[in-house]
Amino acid sequence: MGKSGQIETVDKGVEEALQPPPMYKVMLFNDDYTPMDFVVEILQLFFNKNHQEATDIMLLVHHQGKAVCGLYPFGIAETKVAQVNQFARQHQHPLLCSLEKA
Ligand code: TYC
Repeated sequence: MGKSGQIETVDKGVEEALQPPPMYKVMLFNDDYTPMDFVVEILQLFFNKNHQEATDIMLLVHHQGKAVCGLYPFGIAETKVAQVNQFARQHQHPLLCSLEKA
């Protein structure tokens, strides 16, 4: 309620600008060929995990097929996915990374 007693409305565009950005999960998928140490290295390099956190996430992927490695706004998630897939290909590993809406 404003000073005048009127109910305040917020412009749709303004309201949208005040919302936090939609978040995306960056997912890592299991395969039979990528070495475990390489996956741990990826998680440390691109997702700022320490060695223990990276090992835990790698083992989750290994055992359940996939796991979330981070939650980011779209542009950042998209960049991480591209960087991880490019890095894996450069090293001749089939590791797959993709994003999902949170
Ligand atoms: N399954 C792989 C192996 O046994 C390890 C692995 C873990 C691969 C996670 C991919 O995203 C991955 N060497």
